[in-house]
Amino acid sequence: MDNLPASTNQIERKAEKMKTNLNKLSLALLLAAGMTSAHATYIESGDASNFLASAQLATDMQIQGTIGQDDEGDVYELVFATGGLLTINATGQIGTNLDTNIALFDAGSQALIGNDDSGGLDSMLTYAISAGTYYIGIGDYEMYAINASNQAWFMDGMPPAGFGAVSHVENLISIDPGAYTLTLSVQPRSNGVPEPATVGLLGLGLLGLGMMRRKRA
Ligand SMILES: [Ca+2]
Ligand SMILES: [Ca+2]
Ligand SMILES: [Ca+2]
Repeated sequence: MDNLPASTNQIERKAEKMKTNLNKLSLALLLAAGMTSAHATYIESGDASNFLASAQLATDMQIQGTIGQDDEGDVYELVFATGGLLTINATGQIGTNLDTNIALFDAGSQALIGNDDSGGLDSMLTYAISAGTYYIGIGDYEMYAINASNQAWFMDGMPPAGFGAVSHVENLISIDPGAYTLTLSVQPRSNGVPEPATVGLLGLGLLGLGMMRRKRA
């Protein structure tokens, strides 16, 4: 759904797709390895604020909410007991035009990473976190994080260096309402993952990358 000029955008799209495929592969492998489990679900209470300072505290690793008619976005605060590789999967309700767009922010409200589309219109991102507080913003494409100087960062990929603390997220185009589900998982990076499994995952990931490269050649 990007309307950016063709050339650079196409290259970015290709890179994004490759990243996406790798992310999907990683998730599939993790799922196959039985490393994720069923989650209890936190349900959005009323309409969650789109400001980080008044974010809703989500207490489960799965969150269900709604982007309403004039809903500029929802921000959730999460407190992770352990660090690791955080994966956030966002899916929009089937049958609606909700085109999810998500971003992750740290305890100091710094933007870390965002994702608009991962494969289809749904979003997914992975980020290495420490134990502690993080914020997740979600809304309908196209979502921006707004800093103290009122600068806007389109929540896709990495934020510009020195963007600084974010006050809120905001939809700057138009809003297609619909329900969404955020599914989170944190995989241990060094502790808890047996060494052979780590090596196996890496090996399979590289194999997958090789296969994709050949396909594209
Ligand atoms: Ca909402
Ligand atoms: Ca909201
Ligand atoms: Ca999207």
